[in-house]
Amino acid sequence: MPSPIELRNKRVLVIGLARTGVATSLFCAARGARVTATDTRSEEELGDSIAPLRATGLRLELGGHREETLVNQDLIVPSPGVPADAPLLRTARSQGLSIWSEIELADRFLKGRLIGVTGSNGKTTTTTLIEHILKTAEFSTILAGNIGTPLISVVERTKDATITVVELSSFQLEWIETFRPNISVFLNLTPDHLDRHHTLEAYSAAKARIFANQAETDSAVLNADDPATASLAPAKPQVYWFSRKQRAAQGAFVREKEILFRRDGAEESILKLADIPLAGAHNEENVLAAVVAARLAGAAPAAIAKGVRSFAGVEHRLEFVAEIGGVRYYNDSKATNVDATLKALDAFPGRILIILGGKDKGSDYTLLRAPLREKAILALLIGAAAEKIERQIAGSVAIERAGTLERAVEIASHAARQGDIVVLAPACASFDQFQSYEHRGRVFKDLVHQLERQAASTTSGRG
Ligand code: UMA
Repeated sequence: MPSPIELRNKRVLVIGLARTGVATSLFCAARGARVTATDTRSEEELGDSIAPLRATGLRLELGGHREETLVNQDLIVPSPGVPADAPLLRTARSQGLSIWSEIELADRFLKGRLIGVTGSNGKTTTTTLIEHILKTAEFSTILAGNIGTPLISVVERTKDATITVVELSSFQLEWIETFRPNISVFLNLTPDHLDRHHTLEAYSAAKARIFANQAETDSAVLNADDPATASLAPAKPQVYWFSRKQRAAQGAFVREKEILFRRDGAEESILKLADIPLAGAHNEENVLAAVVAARLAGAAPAAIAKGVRSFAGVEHRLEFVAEIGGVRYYNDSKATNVDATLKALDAFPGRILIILGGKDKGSDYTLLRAPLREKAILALLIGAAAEKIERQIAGSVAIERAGTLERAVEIASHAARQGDIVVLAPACASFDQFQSYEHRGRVFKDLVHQLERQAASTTSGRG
């Protein structure tokens, strides 16, 4: 790890006061820094979330940022949600001020080892799975990062024996200087966040910074099946690969439906594909990546197999909810775009009843036509985007305009037969009918559990 910096009496400007900014301000203030914390939102809009900051007496600049505040700052820490081309950051850069993301600052103080996971899709599942495997293997672990817990907020809990597994976004990697994971994992690269990074090259370059400070003794784990990722393989750290399609000279791969790990010519059997409790080819990739990272961190093959088998998955990501009368229900509320919905359709062999719709993000739903024709038996449409989706998928599958999630679940429960799959994978944002995709997913699960209770009482009534 890089050597810690002395924060005492340093002037630190923290920009953005949601999870990251609040945790960063408190961390710096506790170490004697002279913190100014600023947000474009007003005091009223920020509400109680900044109460802990007020209690420390640090300087608050709310309802906008002032360029004068940049004068004499030693360090600027922008939150991930603050774009690099925000006027304040542009000015700070032109003045040559130090700009670090919160993960850079955290890394200066972290103890133990660090595993960093990035990529366009599958980050949360893979990060959570690696941590779960290592915990199963009886390592002392912490899960943090883009997953929702700022890395800086866990620094105090780290010890020399800790392995911190951290999900990393391009927004966080954009402002690193010496940040260095012992093991880095790069899952895949598809266009995302182009509103922020403008070009795929800039987005890819920001993500590839995960390797920038790794040394020869560190490891990098990359997806051999994704050419865009494979082309980013770094020179310095030891490179390991994972692949569903080809044999990896160093890393994990699949042979005769079994996952193997290979290092320095020696092969180990880890587990059978059939033992993976998560649906979908993309989850096989996530498991392969996690196998390599966990093995490199020192987990034994048997513990890795046990960890994978006992992994319950991540909430709202193709999450299994219940089986009622032979019909399996899945919550994939995190599928807020067409690409994620395509993955959900790909995850099941067929006979799918899919709930689609919500707030449209200008998406092209015609991309769903072919897989719907091939795999689905009914599309239940909800929310504001229903009309557009119906127009774009008409003729590929039977359609019911359900309107609400309640009605969609009710219709699905009547229409589904034993062996069918009911999945909420809406391809849309949730904000027309729900507070968030999490809220939408929880409502769906509640509705399914209600059905489950009704089914149980009917059965026991008959018995
Ligand atoms: N703000 C300003 N000035 C600006 C822009 C924003 O003051 O110019 C303020 C906003 O008014 C707001 C605050 O900044 O108060 C928001 O900051 P934030 O969006 O960084 O919010 P955090 O709660 O700190 O969340 C961030 C990550 N957010 C983003 O990357 C957009 C969270 O990832 C992450 O979980 C959290 O830090 C902890 O590490 C979310 C995300 O959507 C889940 N990530 C993207 C993704 O996964 O695709 C990258």
